[in-house]
Amino acid sequence: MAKQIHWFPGHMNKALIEVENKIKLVDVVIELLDARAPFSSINENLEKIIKNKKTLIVLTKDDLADPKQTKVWIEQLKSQYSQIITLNLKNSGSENILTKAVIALGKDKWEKQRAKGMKPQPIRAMILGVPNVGKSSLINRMAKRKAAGVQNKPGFTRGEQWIKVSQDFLLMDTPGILPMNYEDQQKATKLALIGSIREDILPNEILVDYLLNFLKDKYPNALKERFDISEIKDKENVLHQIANKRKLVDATGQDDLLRAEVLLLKEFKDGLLGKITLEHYES
Ligand SMILES: Nc1nc2c(ncn2[C@@H]2O[C@H](COP(=O)(O)OP(=O)(O)O)[C@@H](O)[C@H]2O)c(=O)[nH]1
Ligand SMILES: [Mg+2]
Repeated sequence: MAKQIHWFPGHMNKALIEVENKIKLVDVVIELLDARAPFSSINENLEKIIKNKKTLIVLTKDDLADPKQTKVWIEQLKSQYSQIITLNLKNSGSENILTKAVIALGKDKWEKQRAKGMKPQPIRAMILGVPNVGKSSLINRMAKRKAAGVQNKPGFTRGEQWIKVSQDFLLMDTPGILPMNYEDQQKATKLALIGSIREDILPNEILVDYLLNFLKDKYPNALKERFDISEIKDKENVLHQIANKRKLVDATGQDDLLRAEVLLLKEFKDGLLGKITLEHYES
């Protein structure tokens, strides 16, 4: 029994309790997942605190992910969650897609309110997700199109501000930040590659190793266009070619392989190697 009390470490516990308290204030939970690594950006403990709230899953950074894989992920996630949408938060128009989806999920309660003789109340929603999935970008977009400023309604927890997106929809103006589980090295590696956790958590060497093995297996032509590397051999070989191509030399005139690593990781993260998803469903 004692074990159950400690189902996650203390620092996670505190962050999750905070999110849990916010969830109590909303009708719909909007969970953001990075489309390049949906599985790793799910916080496994979230289920326990969301309980029976309606959940909208948003796959973000759609523009950076492999469209074929995104389709597969949507199909898979459909069986577990009420509703799923994909968004490229760099596009205007993404806020309308979100608004429609939230209202579709939340409007059930209007029937109940009407049945009780109440005036239908606006749907309240909050955004949550692990770091760097686009929470702030999405909130900023919603705030920009807001109809009538940010509201501070009496009856809600003090300090919670609501963006009045429309007459029907209030969005909490601060996101729930879900802690990462660093203990799973596979997941941590993928999250570091997409920039969701601090890069210095794992050495570049490990990230590059992982990335190159993955590309070799799933996207063997990924380095062709940017670096003119038509076959991904071993790491040494790839890094030398990148250093050559980009004229990265160290003080002694040798290929600067460390800088080649940094450059490769950055170009991957920025989507310059193409639309690549690090988690293919079957694997
Ligand atoms: N390419 C692309 N970049 C995005 C997208 N959404 C967010 N970003 C970028 O990802 C980074 C993290 O976004 P942010 O909203 O701060 O994430 P948060 O940590 O969850 O609040 C920023 O540099 C954003 O510009 C997207 O859909 N596509
Ligand atoms: Mg943020």
